[in-house]
Amino acid sequence: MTLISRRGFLAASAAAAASLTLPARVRAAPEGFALSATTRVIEVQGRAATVLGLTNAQGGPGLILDPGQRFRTDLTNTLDTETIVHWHGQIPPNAQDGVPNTNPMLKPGETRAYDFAARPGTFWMHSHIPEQEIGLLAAPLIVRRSEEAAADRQEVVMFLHDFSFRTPQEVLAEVSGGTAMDHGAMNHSAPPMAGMPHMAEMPGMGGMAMDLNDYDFDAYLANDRTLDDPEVITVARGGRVRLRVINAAAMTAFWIDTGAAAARLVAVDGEPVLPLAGRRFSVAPAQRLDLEIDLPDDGAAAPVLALREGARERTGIILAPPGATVPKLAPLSDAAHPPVSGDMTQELSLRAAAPLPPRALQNGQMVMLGGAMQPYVWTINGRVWEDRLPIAARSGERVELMFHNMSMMAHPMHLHGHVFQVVEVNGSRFAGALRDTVHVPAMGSVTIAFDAGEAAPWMLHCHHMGHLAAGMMTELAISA
Ligand SMILES: [Cu+2]
Repeated sequence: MTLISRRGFLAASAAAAASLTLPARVRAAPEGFALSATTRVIEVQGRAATVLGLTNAQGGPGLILDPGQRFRTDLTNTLDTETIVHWHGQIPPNAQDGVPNTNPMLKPGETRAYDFAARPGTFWMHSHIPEQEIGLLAAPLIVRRSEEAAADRQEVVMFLHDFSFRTPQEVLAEVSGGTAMDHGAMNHSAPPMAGMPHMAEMPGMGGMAMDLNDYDFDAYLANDRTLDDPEVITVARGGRVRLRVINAAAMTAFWIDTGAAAARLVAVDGEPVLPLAGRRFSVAPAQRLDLEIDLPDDGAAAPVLALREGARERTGIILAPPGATVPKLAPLSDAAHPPVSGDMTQELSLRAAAPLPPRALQNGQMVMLGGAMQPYVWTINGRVWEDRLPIAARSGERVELMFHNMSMMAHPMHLHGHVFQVVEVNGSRFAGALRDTVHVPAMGSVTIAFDAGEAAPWMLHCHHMGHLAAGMMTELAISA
């Protein structure tokens, strides 16, 4: 979806406007925005599907805030069930975090007002109920920086999701019942399973196999569309684009492949990093990437693809200069894409543009991640959510949490109410990226550092919706 047209380029972009385009007029009136949790109909592989959504007053998805603008919106629940919407990566007062442990649910027909200082960057909003998030109750939340608004770059959002024609309840039942995949029949201590779908050999683990995908979705969406009928975004010949990639998928990690177009990763989870040049970047569930892309001067269309890890499925958008031939791309690659999970090369290369100031550690804790496919139960410190033992901290403390993943799957761990710095991966200490969600590799470790914020019980959980629904959530209980 096109956010902001490059200067002098409005007319051409308008011609390419698609259903998901967010025109500049969705910006708030002074009195604030209006959002609705609602249902909508999208077309997937030629079939109409009724899904959930978060729409603005103009009927488009999500919100764009101008530099310095407050997050001030009404949220109306037009669904016939309760909901609660989380502003992922933002740091509101806990009472506005959109979580079922401390905020009341929005009843059908209820409207609630939100008002807090917005953090700049690429964020998103989603229901904190796994079934609803699987059902696409999610949308972009973009807060522009003044530098970005001043830069001569067209801004484009690529919002990714995994989609099933089954109901989210059926998806979760199949995942947790072990019928979705045949992981349960596999012996994880067996020799490597070369060629087995959804399994991959773990680097440096003596050929142990790790699990990649818990569920085969029917389609993988970029801005609600598949490669059968992708969104084509008009860009200038040789144009300069800021691509905001949001992985809103419930259970899928992707490689973002910019093909012939050179790219630089300039922010993760909304936070600037020292630019990292490349053409392929990894993004775990709930994470975001800001990519600066310089289109080739040859005027050719530039597909930007999202490749499902450990599988052949792919989705994407096409950046097309005027007159370019738009290529027809198959929704399957010729061969399975390599694992994102377990490949920590990118994470180890990232450096925050503005790292946390050094401070003495006051509170260091291990956080054990566990679980298995059969039975399908996922735990933090050996406990599921209902049986949780909150992790304790005091407001203002410098805290480090060392995630130790004792399971055969990677977990995208998300902490609410804080931005943290990645300071260790698999035993290597470094001053990494600032994030709100970090992918912890199977049988590996990641340490995050942060200064404990508002005294409140903040959610800490895996952002894989199957794992979250099967227990993998706890609280960081911050006391005054
Ligand atoms: Cu998980």
